[in-house]
Amino acid sequence: MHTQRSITFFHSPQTRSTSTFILLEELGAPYELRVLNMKAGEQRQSAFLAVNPLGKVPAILDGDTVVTEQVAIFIHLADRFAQAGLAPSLGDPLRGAYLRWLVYYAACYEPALVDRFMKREPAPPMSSPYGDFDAMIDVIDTQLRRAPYLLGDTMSAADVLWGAALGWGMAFAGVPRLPALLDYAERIGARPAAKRVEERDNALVAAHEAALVA
Ligand SMILES: N[C@@H](CCC(=O)N[C@@H](CS)C(=O)NCC(=O)O)C(=O)O
Repeated sequence: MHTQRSITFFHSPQTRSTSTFILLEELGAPYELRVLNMKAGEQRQSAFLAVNPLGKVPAILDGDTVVTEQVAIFIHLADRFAQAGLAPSLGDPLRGAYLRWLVYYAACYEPALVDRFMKREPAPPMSSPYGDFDAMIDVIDTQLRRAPYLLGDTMSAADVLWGAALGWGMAFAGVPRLPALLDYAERIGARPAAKRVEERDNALVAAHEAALVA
């Protein structure tokens, strides 16, 4: 029944929506791509604000339902296209860990990275949502030193999110280049879906820059 509804995906190249783009490709999901040129400010124009009043990507429409927030989109799409095997089902003993790692990304990693990127003094560890930066990274590093994927030997949608997030964090936001993290980001980033999206994003960025000059 689900599969009758179509997915519309709002994307801007080389942003947080790139992970959702990779996930859609990993899932083999059918979707209609709507690209926003952020260099031209399209994400803050009324047409898109009607979808996401924050003017932020990623956003998807599943039929008429709007879903924003990377983690909500990941949970929704991986369950919706469950045949791809990237989401432990309800009742699977790995489901709790799967949700933990997805939510850890938004609740701990993102706020920690933004503080670090902005060179902001973090809140004291007892008030900060992530404790302290090193402890927050150590949790992920410890997990990835134990096994190839966050859930052990099985890859899940959580790895699609984290592979891209750690790659970006190590390149641009001061995440330490620890061997297990480097290996993981490289392995996830070398998958065909990630490579396809990288090429498409590069072409979109070039087209957006050309449109500004024209
Ligand atoms: N909390 C949102 C954040 C999304 C977000 O920050 N997206 C940025 C792109 S990296 C954006 O769309 N920025 C455009 C703007 O705010 O004008 C999520 O996790 O999905």
